[in-house]
Amino acid sequence: MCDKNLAAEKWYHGLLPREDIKMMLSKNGDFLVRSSEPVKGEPRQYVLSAMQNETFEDQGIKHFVLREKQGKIFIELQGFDTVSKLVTHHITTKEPISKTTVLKNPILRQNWEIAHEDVILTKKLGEGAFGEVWKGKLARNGNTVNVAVKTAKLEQLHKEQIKEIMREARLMRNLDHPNIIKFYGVAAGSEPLYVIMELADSGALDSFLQKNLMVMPKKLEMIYQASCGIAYIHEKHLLHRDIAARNCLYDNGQVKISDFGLSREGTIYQMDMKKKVPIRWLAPETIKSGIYTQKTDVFAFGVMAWEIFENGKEPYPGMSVAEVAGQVTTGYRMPFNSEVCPDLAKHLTKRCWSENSNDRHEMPELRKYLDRKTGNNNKVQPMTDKISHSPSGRLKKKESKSSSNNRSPASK
Ligand code: ACK
Repeated sequence: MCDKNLAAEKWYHGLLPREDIKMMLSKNGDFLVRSSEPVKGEPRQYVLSAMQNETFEDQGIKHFVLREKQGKIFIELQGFDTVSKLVTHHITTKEPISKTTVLKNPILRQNWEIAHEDVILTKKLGEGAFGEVWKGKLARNGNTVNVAVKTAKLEQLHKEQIKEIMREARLMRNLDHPNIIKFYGVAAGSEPLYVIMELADSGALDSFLQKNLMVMPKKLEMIYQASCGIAYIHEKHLLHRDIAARNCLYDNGQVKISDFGLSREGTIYQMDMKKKVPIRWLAPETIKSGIYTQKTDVFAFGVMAWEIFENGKEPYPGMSVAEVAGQVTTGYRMPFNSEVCPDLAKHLTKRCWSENSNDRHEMPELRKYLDRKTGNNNKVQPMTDKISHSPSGRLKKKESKSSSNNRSPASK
C-alpha cells in the first residue's frame, strides 16, 4: 500500500517501534498511524494504533492493519480513497472501530521525528554498520544545522537490526552532554531510514589518532573527556557495552561517545553467548559468562585509554582474538608504554582492569582522578582544546580538518 499524501499528516509516524507507541498513547481515544516493519519483497502496511482501554495501560492499545482492495482503504466495511479520509471519517462521526475503539485525539509527530524533506545529504562520510553515513544539513526551527546522517535501507535489514537502530535512537534522545554525540532525530516516514545526529568534524577517534599524533597532555585530556561522557551515561542508568575508540568521535577538541547500538537501560545485562562481540575490549567476566555491568564499561574504558596512548593502535597487538580471550581470562593485562606516567599506568591497570570488578573504580571516581591528573581543578565539564593553542610546540602534527576527510570507515 502506498499513500503519498500520508507523510504530510502530522499523526503519521512512519516506522515506529512498539516501545515508542506505548509511551505516546496514554488516554482513551489517543491514536496514530504508522507503517509496519518492512518485509523483503512485500509492500509496507499501514497500521492504526489506538488506546482503547487506558486502565490496562499498554495492554489496552489496539493495532488495526489497514487493508487495500480495488484502490480503496479499509479497516471496517466502508472503503476510503485515502488513509486521511478514513481517519477524518472516524474522528468526525465518532463511529468506533471494531465497535469499541473511538478515535478522539491524534498523537502528532514528536520533535525527534524528522521529515525526510528537512534533511539534505551533501557528502558521503563512510560506511556504517547498517548503511552509508553522510554529512548533511537539517532544517530546524527556521535554521540550518550541519549534521551527520546514518542511513539504513530497512528492507535489507533483519528485524533485530532494525530494533537495534531504533533502540539506539530512543536511548540517545534522553542524553545531553558535551562528551556525548547529540541526537537530533530519526526520519522514518519513508526509505531509507535516517538517524540524524551532531556532525563531528574530525570523524571517528581511532582513525583520528592514527593520523594525528597527539602530545601526552592532550591524550590525557581526551581520556578525561571520555570519562566525563561515560560517567554521564552511567548516571543516566545506561550501559554503553561497546566503549572503544572506533565508537567515539572527535570534534573541535572534544571526544564524543557515540554508537549506542548495544546500549541497554539498567546496570546489568546478560548477553546471549552466541552473539559476536568485540573481544579485545571485554572484561574477563564478560568473556566467560556474557555479563555486562558498569564495571565492564570501566574495563573497556581502560582499553580505550590504552588506544589513545598508543595513537589508535588495535589493542593486544600481535595477538589473535582467541589468544586475547585466553590471556585476559587468565590474568594478562596490556602494559602501558613508557611515556605514560607510572602512577597513572598503575592506577588505570588496577582501577579499570582488576580481575575482581569490585576493585575497579566507578566511572565518576575515575573522572575525578583524571580531572586531577589533567589539572582541570575538578571541573566536571571538560575544558576546550588547550594544547593546540599552547606555545609549547610539542604537537608533532597539528590537528587539521582536512586530515580527517579521507579516512577509511571505522571497522568493528
Ligand atoms: O572516521 P570517519 O570519517 O568518521 O568515518 C566514519 C564513517 O562515518 C562511518 O562510521 C563517520 N561518522 C559517523 N558518525 C559521524 C558523525 N556524527 N560525525 C562525523 N562523522 C561521522 C565516521
